[in-house]
Amino acid sequence: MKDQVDYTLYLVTDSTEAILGSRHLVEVVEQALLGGVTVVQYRDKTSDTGALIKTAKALHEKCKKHNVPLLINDRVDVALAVGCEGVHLGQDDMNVTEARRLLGDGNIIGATVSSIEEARIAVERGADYLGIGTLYATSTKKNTKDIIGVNGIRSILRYLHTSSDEAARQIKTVCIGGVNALNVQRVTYQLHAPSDASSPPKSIDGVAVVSAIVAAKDVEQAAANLKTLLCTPPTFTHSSPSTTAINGDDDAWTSLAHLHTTALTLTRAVHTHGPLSHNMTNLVVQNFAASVALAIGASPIMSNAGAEAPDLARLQGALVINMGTATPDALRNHALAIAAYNAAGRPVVLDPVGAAATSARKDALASLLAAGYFAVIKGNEREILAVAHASGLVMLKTGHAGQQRGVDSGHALYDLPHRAHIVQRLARRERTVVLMTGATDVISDGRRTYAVANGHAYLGMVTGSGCTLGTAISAYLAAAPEDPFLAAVAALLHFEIAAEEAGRSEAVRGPGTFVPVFIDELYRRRKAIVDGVLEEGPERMKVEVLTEVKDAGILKEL
Ligand code: 3NM
Repeated sequence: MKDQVDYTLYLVTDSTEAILGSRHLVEVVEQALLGGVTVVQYRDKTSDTGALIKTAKALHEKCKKHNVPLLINDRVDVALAVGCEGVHLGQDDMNVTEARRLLGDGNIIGATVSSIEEARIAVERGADYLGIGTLYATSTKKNTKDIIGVNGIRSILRYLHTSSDEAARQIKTVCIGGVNALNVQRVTYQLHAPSDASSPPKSIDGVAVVSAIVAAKDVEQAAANLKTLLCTPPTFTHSSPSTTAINGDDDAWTSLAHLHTTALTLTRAVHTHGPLSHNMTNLVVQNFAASVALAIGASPIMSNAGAEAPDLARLQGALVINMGTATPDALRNHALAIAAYNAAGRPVVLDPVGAAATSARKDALASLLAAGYFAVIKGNEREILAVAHASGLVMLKTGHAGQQRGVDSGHALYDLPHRAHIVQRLARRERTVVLMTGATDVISDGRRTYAVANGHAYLGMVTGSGCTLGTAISAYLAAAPEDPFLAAVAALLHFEIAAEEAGRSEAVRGPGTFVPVFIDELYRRRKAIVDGVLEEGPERMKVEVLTEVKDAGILKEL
């Protein structure tokens, strides 16, 4: 029995006034069972033993009807008295070895852990599953030890995944703390522990929740909704990185002829759909970004008001979050908009402008990464390094040159093989597309990686060109959300080849005259592609297919 436990939706009860209110716990749990919870943990820190046993017996009757295991928090004696399926033990409770001695092998014993060391000990002592937390701060339990976030949980999963101990590799896991209907899909999507080993990454087996079910007005519906969200692919991902939707087959991406055809198809798709590109960006680039969107055939809206986002998210477009001015007010608006676009299943691009420049921006970046899921994260080398850092990648060696500068891109710190490795690992870790711009751009979804050397030096000399690339990517994502990697590559090619054409123009004498001609060239390229008169082959793209990205030995995953 205990090997077959389904941990998908794990309910932890709470009998306090703040969560349960005046309702009856057994009735609330019965509704949750009807909604589809798969494990119930009875957690009551205040009742007397007699009352605990009475309630636990009533809960056990309900759980048995649904073939759902009932576990008792902390109290091994209560579990024995009731004859239920097991216990859940916190770090301050009886330890797993002693509980096992009392309960025997047939019972389920779970342990709360918040560090690799606690996980190691719980596995060693024979726990059947781990409750890993605290994911996010929660008002349900104020005295939690550590808020470890997605990164902390990922590092524990990774430790388990790469352990030489079979029991660690096999142990079941749930995460706990602040999980709700708004974040459950993203959290479970991102809780993978990718490693270089060929085995599939270890993932979380389920989520444990208190208030998202117990405090809900309609308990059955809340549980059913969470269950549906857990059992269906996230709304924000139309595909996994291994998608073949546009590629045709798994290796087609390595063919430049195929890439060229796909890129042109996607340019036509942007033209045909005229998708909304919703930009939350800084004043400096609003005008330029709107012009770029119009030139490639998208419909721009520059709105920094989070309250507008739920309506805009319904318009089949995509959102760009440009971290430009990372004020608390901007962050609040960004979080609202990201939540709205994630919920609507529409793509979000993150442009972590200047993320490495100040500690306020680093904090802002961390809070944005915790606020939602991004289909594409794009930035210059230092910005992507800041994202890597925030994601829990530790650089072991710095590159060959350069000091930290302002928000401009500066000289490259790492050479191409190193950059490719960083970008690929970050993409795999965040399960997203990562684009690191530079004289040679590197883009990866963790599986497919290209280096793109198109573009023009003037792009680096005008304000906001990087930001407007984010706008172009958003338009392509909106028009072709089924493969965010190819959409982003196609946007990059449209953008950078137009920049090259502009740079060649006799009308351009420097960065100032470059901007209007660049906008012309974005438009001219679109028209030529749509009218079928573009005279170029795949060799126009300076794309290198990086089929083998080697571990450069420059980073470590926490
Ligand atoms: N244990 P909610 S957090 C019971 O971190 C519990 O170990 C935690 O409540 C831990 O789902 C927590 O309402 C409360 O956020 C989780």
